Amino acid sequence: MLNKTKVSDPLLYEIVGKELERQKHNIEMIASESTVPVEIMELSGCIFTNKTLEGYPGKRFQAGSHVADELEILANKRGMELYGCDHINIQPYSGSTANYAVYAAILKKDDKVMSMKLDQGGHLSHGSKANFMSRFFNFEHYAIDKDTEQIDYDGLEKQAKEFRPKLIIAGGSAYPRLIDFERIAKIAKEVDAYFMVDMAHISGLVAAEVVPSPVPYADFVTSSTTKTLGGPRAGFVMCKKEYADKLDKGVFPGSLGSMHLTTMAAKCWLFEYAKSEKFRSIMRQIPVNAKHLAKELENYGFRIVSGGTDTHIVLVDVRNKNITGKEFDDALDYVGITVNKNQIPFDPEGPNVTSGVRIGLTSVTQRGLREKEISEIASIMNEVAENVNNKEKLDELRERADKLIEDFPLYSDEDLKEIM
Ligand code: DSN
Repeated sequence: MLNKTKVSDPLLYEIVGKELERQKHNIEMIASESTVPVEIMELSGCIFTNKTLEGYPGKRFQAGSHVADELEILANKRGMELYGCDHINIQPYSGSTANYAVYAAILKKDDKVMSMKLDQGGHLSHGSKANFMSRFFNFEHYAIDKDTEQIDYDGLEKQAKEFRPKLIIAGGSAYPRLIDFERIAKIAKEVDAYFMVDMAHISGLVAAEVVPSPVPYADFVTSSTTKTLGGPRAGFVMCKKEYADKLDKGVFPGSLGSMHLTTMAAKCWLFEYAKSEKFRSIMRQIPVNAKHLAKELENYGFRIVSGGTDTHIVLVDVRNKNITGKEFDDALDYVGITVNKNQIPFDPEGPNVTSGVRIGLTSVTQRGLREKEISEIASIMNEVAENVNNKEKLDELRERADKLIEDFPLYSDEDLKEIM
């Protein structure tokens, strides 16, 4: 794939090669990451990159669109079949821009929105003060219950009745449990609000019917394609039939410009691949691996936020080990296990230090790791936590981690020839 770059820009080729080596030897456990099929990389760089296009099939602003029309129509059809939705728009560049498109479709300046708090599992684009959307809309955040560390649905209902939002958002990036979409949809209906689910993290699990789908309940469902779905760096959004026009206008011209036809091609391939038994069996294994890791870490004395997981995410409170999330994240990175420091609910630490780490099981499951290997990872993690400042011990653990992942190649030799 990079034969020409190898000659024209050896320095850049070397940097890409170094990243390949890093990924080969690392145990990647960042919850928003996945190891994508090579076709995703091929299509993400395909000839459609030369084409600029705005609008929708049959209503384009640039000529020469008939082939791209075929692509968008096919990708839409495959996406709608996969999720059983009334309408899909696959032009968003990411999960965040899919969210912005929904805001553009239905909200006016200063409208009220309710979403989960970022430091309790929500997402930046759901109205965090740090995100520019908070300057345009009036966001209030619902909380999770202090004891269960799961959404406080009664509290959400009470708050919605008082606040009367125009939109309620469910979903986030560090919430490991199932969300009761039906219940929130009912609350939204009662207060005459739209209901949007950001299913970015779980969209692969939803596609494989491993976790319940929000599609029957939500007016709008947004997603990125990079997480459990394991696709290109892009997004998409679905809605009920009655909002199709509004949504399409919210995407273009409401919030985005010309579409990225390359990642659209990759999404088209992905939506078909996600119907295969190969994909579905990987998705089934992900929560099995996640539950196993949670149990093992608990046995080593870590506290698992919310007491477990139903998805690919394990959120771990590391305070029992007398370390911070940052210290654990740094030490794990040193030994070749990549996670991210993450605030836990009601965290006394800020986002740069944190009391926890978020661990994702998608990539390792795609590489073929099962319970036996997950036990070894838990054991290494525990020793790392107990030796964050012991370089000699960490070097030993690094060898153990490398030996473990060696048997589960990132890509086959044949694929590697295509990649580089
Ligand atoms: N939202 C960020 C995450 O979940 O890691 C990036 O996708």
